[in-house]
Amino acid sequence: MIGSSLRRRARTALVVTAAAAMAAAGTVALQGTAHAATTLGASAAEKGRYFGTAVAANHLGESGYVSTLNTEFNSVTPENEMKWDALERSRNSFSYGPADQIVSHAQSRGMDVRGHTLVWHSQLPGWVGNLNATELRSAMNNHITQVMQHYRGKIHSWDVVNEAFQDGGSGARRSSPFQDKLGNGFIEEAFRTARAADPSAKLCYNDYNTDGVNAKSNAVYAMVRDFKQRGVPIDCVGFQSHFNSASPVPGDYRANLQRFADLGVDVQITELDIEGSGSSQADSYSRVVNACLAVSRCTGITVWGVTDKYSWRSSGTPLLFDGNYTKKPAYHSVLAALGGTPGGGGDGGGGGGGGGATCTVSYAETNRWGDRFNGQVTVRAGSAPISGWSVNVTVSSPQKISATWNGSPTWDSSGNVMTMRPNGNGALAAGSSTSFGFTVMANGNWNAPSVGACTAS
Ligand code: 9MR
Repeated sequence: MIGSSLRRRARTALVVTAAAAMAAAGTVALQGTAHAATTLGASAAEKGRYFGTAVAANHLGESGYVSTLNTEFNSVTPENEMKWDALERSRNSFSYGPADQIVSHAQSRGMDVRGHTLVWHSQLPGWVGNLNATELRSAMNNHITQVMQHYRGKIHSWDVVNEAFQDGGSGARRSSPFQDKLGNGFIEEAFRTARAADPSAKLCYNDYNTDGVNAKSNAVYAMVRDFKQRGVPIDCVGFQSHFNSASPVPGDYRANLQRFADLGVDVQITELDIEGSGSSQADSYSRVVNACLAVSRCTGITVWGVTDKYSWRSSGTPLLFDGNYTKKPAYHSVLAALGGTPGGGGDGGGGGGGGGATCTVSYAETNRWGDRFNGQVTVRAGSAPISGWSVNVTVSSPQKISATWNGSPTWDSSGNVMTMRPNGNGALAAGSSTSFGFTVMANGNWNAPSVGACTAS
C-alpha cells in the first residue's frame, strides 16, 4: 500500500473508451470521465504533491472530523501519538495503540503517513534525561530502531530529529539531553540508525523559524550540506511553517526552500498553520502553496490540524476549516493555488463517496526477460475518495498472464481478459493510488496489453 507514494509527476488525462488499447509500452493515463480536482489532496496530487494534515487519534470517532479528513487529505501526521512519551514511556516498553490507529486509518484510505518524531527534546519521558551518555546513546538508537521497525514500510517520511537548533542569532544547537551528553554527533548518529531501521522511509530533519533565510536556517543549511557532502543519510528537510502576525510568511520563503532543495534533499512543509482570518489569512496560505509549487523538490504540504477547534493554538483560528468543518476563505485560496476547482456543497464534512467516484489507470512495463515481461498498472482515485475499483487487462494470443500481485484477478473464458480488483480493502483517498502487477509470457508477441478504463465504486 505504501507503494502509494504521492510523489509523482502530474499526468495528462486522456478521455478514452473502456476498450482503448495501449499502443505501446510506456506510461499512459486513462480515465473514464474528464474532471477537475475538487479537493486539496486530489488537486495537490495533480501537481505531483501530497496534501496532509496532523491527526489526533482521539478525534477519529467524530464523523465531521473523519469525513473532512477522508475527503480532503491524502497524507497524515500523528500530532502527538508517535512522540517518545507516547511510544516509550518506560524504558524499552513500547505502546503503539493510538499511533497504530492512525496508521491503519491512513492505510485503509490509501493515505501516506509522516512519522513525527523520533528524537526531540520535548515530550521526552523523564527517564531519558537521567541516563549517562553511554546509556543515552543506546536508548536513542534503540528507540529509533524499535519504532521504525514497528512501522517499517508504512511511513512515507520520518522526522528523525526535530528542533535541534536554538532560536535567535547564535546558530547554536539547542540544549537537550542528546546535545548535552552526546554532542553535535547525535544528529548524524540518529540518521544513520534510522536508515538501517527502515530503508524505505525518507529521513527528514524538521524545525521551525527556519522558514526564511536567517541565522537558524543558515545553521540547519550548513548541517544538511555537510551531511550531503559526507554521505550521512538525509533525504528531506521539514519546514514547520507556524505563522502569525509576529512571524509572517517570510518574503524569501520560496528562495529558502529552493536553496535547501539545491543541496539535493526534498523539502516539505510539515506543520503549516497561519493565525488570522478572512482574506489576509487566505493570501498568506496561497503564498505558501505557491512557494511550494515553485520548488520542484517541495513534495508536499501538511497543515497542523483539520479544524480550528482542535488546533494547538485554537484561539488564533489558524487552519482551513472552522469548528463546524466549514471551509474558510483560506481553504478556497489553497484549493485555487493548487489548481483545483470548488466541489459541490461549499462546506466541508460532506463525506466521500456519492456521485464523484472516479479513478484513472496508467500502465508501465517494469521489466523484461527473454521470454516474458512484467506490467504494472497504477490505479489512482479522482477528486473524491473511492471504496473500490476494477480494471480489465487484455493480452493478445498467444500471450498468457502467468502471475499477478497486489490484486485479486478473475478471468473470462478465453483466459485473455483479466479483471483485476483490490486484494482486500480497495479504499483510496482522493488523488491517492495503488498499483498491481502481472507477468506476461510473451510466446513471441511483445505487444503491450490493452488496459481498459478504471471503474470506481
Ligand atoms: O500540536 C502539538 C500539541 O498538541 C502538543 O501539546 C505540543 C506539545 O509539545 O506539540 C504540538 O505539536 C508541535 C510539534 O510536535 C512540533 N512542532 C511544534 C508543534 C506545535 O507546538
